Amino acid sequence: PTLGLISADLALHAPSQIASAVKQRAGEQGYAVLISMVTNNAETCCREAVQELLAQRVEGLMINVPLEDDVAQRLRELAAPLPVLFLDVSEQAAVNSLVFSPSQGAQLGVAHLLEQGHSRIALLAGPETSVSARARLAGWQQSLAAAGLTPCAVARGDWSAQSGYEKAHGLLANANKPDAVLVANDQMALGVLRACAEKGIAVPGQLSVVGYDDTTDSAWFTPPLTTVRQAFRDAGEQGVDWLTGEREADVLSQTRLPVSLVVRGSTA
Ligand code: IPT
Repeated sequence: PTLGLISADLALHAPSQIASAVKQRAGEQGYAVLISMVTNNAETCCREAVQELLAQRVEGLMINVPLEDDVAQRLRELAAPLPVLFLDVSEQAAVNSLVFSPSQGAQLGVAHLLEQGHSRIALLAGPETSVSARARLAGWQQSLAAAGLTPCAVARGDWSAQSGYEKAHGLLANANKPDAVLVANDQMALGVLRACAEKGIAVPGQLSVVGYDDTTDSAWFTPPLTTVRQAFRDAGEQGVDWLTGEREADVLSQTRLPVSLVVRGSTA
C-alpha cells in the first residue's frame, strides 16, 4: 500500500524533516510514500499534484503546502473519498488538519524577550503567501500589543537564510535599533546571525535573536539558537498514524500540536 505526500520545497529544512518522519513511520507500517513537491502553492499546481498521486492509487494523502482555507477545501473535494490531512492551513479551515499552534509559538517568543527586559523588538516574518507566516506575525503583534508595545520594525523574508541575512542588514541599519528580533524560522535566523557577525553586533548582548522551528541543526549555530520548537518528527508520525488508522467518517479531525520554547545561547 502507498501514501501520498504533497510537500512544499524540500530544499527547506522544515518540509524535508517532516517528509523524513513521514517516510520512516510509513515504512514501519508497511506503506510506501510517493512524494510530489510543489515549489509554488498556486491552486493549479496543487491540483496537478493531487491528480498525479491519485493516478498512482495512493490510499491517503498528506499535504504540507501553505494553503488558503478555500483552496484546501477544494483540494479535499478533488481527492474525495480519499482521506486527506493538511499540515499547513489556518486553524479555521474546514478540513482534516494537524497544525502547530502559531499563536502559542508567537506568545512564547514574545514572553521570553519581555522577561529578559527587551522592549525594542523587531519582527522578521516569513512570506505573505504562507498562512503560517501570517499567523506567526499576527501572534507576535497581538502579544506585543497586550504588553503595550509595538514592533520597532517589521520585515519579511522568504524563509531562506539569504533573505534573513539581507533583511537583517536593513533592520540593523535603522536609526531606531532593535535590541531583539523575533524571526519566523531558523534558516532566516541563521542569516541574521551572519549579518550581526559582519557588523560586529554581539548576539546576545547587543541583540537577542529568537528563531522558530528548532530544525536539527539549530543547536549548532553560533551562538546556539533560542527557538520555538515545532516537533516535526511527531507531526509526521501522527499524520501517518491518522491516515493508516481507524478514522471516524464525517467528523473533521483537527489536531492542534503544542510548541515549546528551547532556550539556548542567542538570547540574554
Ligand atoms: C514551516 C516552517 O516553519 C518554515 O520554516 C518553512 O520551512 C515553511 O514551513 C515552508 O512552507 S512549518 C509548516 C508545517 C507550517
